[in-house]
Amino acid sequence: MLSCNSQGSKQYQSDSTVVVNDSLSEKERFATAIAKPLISQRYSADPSVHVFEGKMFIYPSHDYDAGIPEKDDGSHFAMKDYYVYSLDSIGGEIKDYGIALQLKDVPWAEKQLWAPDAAFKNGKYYLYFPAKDKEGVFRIGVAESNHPHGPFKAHPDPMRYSFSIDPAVFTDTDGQSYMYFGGIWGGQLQKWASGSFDPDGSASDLEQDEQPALSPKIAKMDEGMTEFAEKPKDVLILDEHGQPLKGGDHERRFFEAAWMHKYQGKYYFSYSTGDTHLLCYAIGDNPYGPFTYQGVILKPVIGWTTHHAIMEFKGKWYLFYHDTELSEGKTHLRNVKVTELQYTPAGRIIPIDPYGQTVHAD
Ligand code: FUB
Repeated sequence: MLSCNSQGSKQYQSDSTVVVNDSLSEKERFATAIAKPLISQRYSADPSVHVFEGKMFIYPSHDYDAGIPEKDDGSHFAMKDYYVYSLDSIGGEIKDYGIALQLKDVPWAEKQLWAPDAAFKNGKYYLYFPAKDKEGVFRIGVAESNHPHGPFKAHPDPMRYSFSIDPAVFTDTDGQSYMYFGGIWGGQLQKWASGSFDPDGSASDLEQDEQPALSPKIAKMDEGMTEFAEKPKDVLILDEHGQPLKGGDHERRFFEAAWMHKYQGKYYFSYSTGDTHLLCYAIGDNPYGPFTYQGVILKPVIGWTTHHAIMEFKGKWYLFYHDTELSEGKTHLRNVKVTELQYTPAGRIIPIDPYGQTVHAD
C-alpha cells in the first residue's frame, strides 16, 4: 500500500476505461455517490459479508486516527479492534454488536488488525484476521465464538504456514472451505517470494514488470477450520492468451483484497489492483483456478485503498465496498457502502462507477 492521494488528476486505462472528471472537487464527486455510508458511528473498511442466521453479517476493519503519519508500508492503518454489524435487509437499519475482538487479547499480535473475514462450520463461528507479530511480520490469526457477532476468543498462535494479509474464506457448495490471502507492498507478499520471509526483500513488486506478477495464495482449510489442510499454493491469474498477468500490468495484476464467489457454477476470483485503485475479477472452473482475467467491477473510489465482498441475499447480488466519504477523503479513515451488483446473461459483471461522474470512453 502506497500513499498517493488525489485521484482527480489521474486517468485509468483498462478494458473499461475510466476517465476521472478533473474539473470536479472531491466534495462534488461525493455528492453524486451511488451509496451512502452504512455505518456512521465509527469508521469502517474492508468489508467481508456473509449470511448467517438469515441476516447479512458485516465484518469490517475498524479505522481510527492513531496519529501515525501516512507511510508507504501502510503503518498509519494501525487498527486495534474489530466491531461486527448486521443488516436484515438492504436499506434496513444497521445493528451494531460492539467490540468483537481486541488486539490486546491476541497473544501473538502486536499491531495492525487489517481486513478480516468470518466463516461458520460445525456450529461455530470463526473470525480470521491479519496482524503484525512481534517481529513485524504479517500473519493470519483465528478466533472462535458461538455467535456470528462474537465476542471471539483468539487462538494463542497464528495459523501455521500463514503469512501476509487479507484472508477470505470461501465455502464451496460441497462444504469444503478454502482460504485466499495475500497482499503486496505493505502486505509483504513480495518478501515471501523465496518461500520464507526475507526482511530485506523488496518493498514492492516494482522490479517485476516483465515477469509473472506475484500470486495471491490459496489453502484448503482443515475440518476444524483453524488450520490449513495443505501448504498454501499460488493462485494464477491469466490474460486472454492464457499467459500469467505480468508484474508491470498494474491495471490488472493482483495487489490485495481477495474474494471468491460462485455464480452459475463458475468461480469468480475478485481483488484490488492497489496502486491503480480498481476492483476486478477473473473466472475459473474450480476454487484453485487458474482464473482468466475478465474486467473491472468497481472503478476507483475516493481514497487510496479499495476492498470488497460480493454476496447473494434473497436472490439479488450485492457489492460491499468502502470509500472515504465520512472523513472527506482521508485515506485511512474509511466507511463501508453497499450497492447492487448485476451480471449480463453471459455471466459478466457490469462495472460500477461509485460516483456516476466518470466518463466511459470507448
Ligand atoms: O485496511 C488495511 C488494508 O487496506 C487492507 O488489509 C487492504 O485490503 C486495504 O484495504
